[in-house]
Formats: sequence, structure tokens, C-alpha cells
Amino acid sequence: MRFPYPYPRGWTPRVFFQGGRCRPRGESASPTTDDHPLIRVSTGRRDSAMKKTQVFYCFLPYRFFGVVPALFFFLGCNGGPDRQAVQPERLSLRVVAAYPHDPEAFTQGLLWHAGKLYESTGLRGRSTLRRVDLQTGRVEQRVALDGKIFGEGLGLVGKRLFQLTWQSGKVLIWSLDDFSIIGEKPYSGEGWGICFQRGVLYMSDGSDRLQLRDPVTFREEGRVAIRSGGRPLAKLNELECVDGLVYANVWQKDEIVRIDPAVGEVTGIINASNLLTPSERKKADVLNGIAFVPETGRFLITGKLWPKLFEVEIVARGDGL
Ligand SMILES: [Ca+2]
Repeated sequence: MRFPYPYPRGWTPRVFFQGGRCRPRGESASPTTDDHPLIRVSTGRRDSAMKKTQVFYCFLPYRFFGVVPALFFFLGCNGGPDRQAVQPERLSLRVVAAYPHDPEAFTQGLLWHAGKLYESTGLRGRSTLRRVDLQTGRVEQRVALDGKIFGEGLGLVGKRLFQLTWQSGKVLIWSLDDFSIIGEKPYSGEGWGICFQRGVLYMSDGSDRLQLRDPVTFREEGRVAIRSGGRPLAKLNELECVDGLVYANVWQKDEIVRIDPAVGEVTGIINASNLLTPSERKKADVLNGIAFVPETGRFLITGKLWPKLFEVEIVARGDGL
């Protein structure tokens, strides 16, 4: 369906309607995005302006064509028969290898770069940034954060590591090479997990929304609401950006979701239970840590105070754990 009027300048249909409940007919709700137009869906004054414009354009059919065509328009736009919820694909994990992981590491952020693991750990007095050897679990380099700071998610932008510390209201920016501090940026609200791709930092905050932030200013430039099977999905935690998609583990669940941020839909739910043995689970906290290894196409998975880190492949449900 094509709308019989021009869109507001600079807004594509997807962007225009992403913030509301509308989606043009024929627009696929499934993945793939080569860029991120959602960067334009913003908060604050621009968000307010967008809503006003959306109301104006949604009422346009009524003004020109009368009640009946307008009714059909709204049915098609606001939850008509083609506004089907995307049903996520059910997936599982196949463990390729298990490696030692520091059981004292309260893992909050995990990423892979050039053959090494980078990890952010939390808890006051125990928060660190560390570089870890995968095979041995040995911590090759670490920086202890100030005792008052609670480390959170970790993202990489070029040669800069972004470590969230939302309880302190700032993101710490470190040099990838020597862990020297480069700077910090303030932000408000919570910040749990973070990852970077295609010019955008994605940040979870415990809600069902992902914030889109500028990698230079760290300003919030937009938000996208995440739905799974038609319902909001909250408590998104540690993140991993892979090929335009965002993988997130859900707090207090042995579950990883695959999100298409261009449409705000969960396209896959990955069962990540049974990685630890029952005795290992007793001392461990929740699953929290996803890193993608581009060299192998596999993921590395661990959790808070987990004694192991797992190299895994994502497989169809029934073929894995
Ligand atoms: Ca990650």
C-alpha cells in the first residue's frame, strides 16, 4: 500500500510509523537492514513533533475522502488483519568447547576483538575492565575501577572501549591498546548492556527499549521498542551486535533473543539453559555475556560468577541443548 500523500521531509515510511503502531502494508516485518534509519526516531522535542505530524497525517484521509475511506485506512494502519505479530524462530545452542572463566568475575559485558576477550565486571569494589585469554581464562590485563563504581556493559568503537557505569551516571571510555582512560561521558537513566555496529551504539536499560546513541557524543539519538510475538520484551541485558542484528540475553532467564532493531522485533529465541551442571549453578549467578567471534561465526557465552565460558553455535531447536 502506498499512502496518497508525501511523507514528511526526511522520513521514510518505516521511520515515520515505527514510533507508533502503524506499518505500511507490504512492508515486511522481518529483518534485514543495511542501514539504520531509526536513528531519526528521537526523543524529546523531536519526538513530540513527530507525534503531532503523525496525528496530522493520520487524519488526512478523513479530511479529503470522508469517514468510510478513513475507517479503512485506520484498519489497515492500526492493527488490521495484516498487522500480524512476528513469531520468533525457536533456536538452541550446540556447545563446541568449554573454557575456564574466573568464577569471581561478575560478568556485565563481554566482547571479542582480534583473538582476545574483553570483559567488564561489576559489584562495588570488584568492578574491573579486563583482557582475557580464551583458552586458559587467564586475565592478561586488568584495571580495577574506583571502589564506588559498579561496572556494567562493554562496547567497542574502533580503538575505544565504552564501559557503562549507570549508577555513577557516566560511560567510561578506555583505550583498547593499553587500557588508559580516554574520557567519560555523562548520561541519565539506567544502562545495562551496549554494543556497536554501523555507526550506532545500542544500549539496553532494563526496559523493553533499546537506546540508539551517537558514538562520539554519546547522546541518545533514538529509541526502538522491542516486541516478541507481539508483546513488549523487557529486561534486555548484555548485548552483541552482529550483521545488523542485536543479540541480547534477558535478565534472569536462560534465554538469548535475536532482535532486528530496524523493526523492533525479536526474530529468534535461543534456549541457553543447561550450560552449567546443577552443582555449578549453585554458586553461579545469571547468564550474562555474549561475544561473537567473526573468525569462526560462533558465539562465546558466560554469566555472572560462572566458572566456565562456552563456545557455541546456534542451531535449530532439538539439535542442541
Ligand atoms: Ca557483548
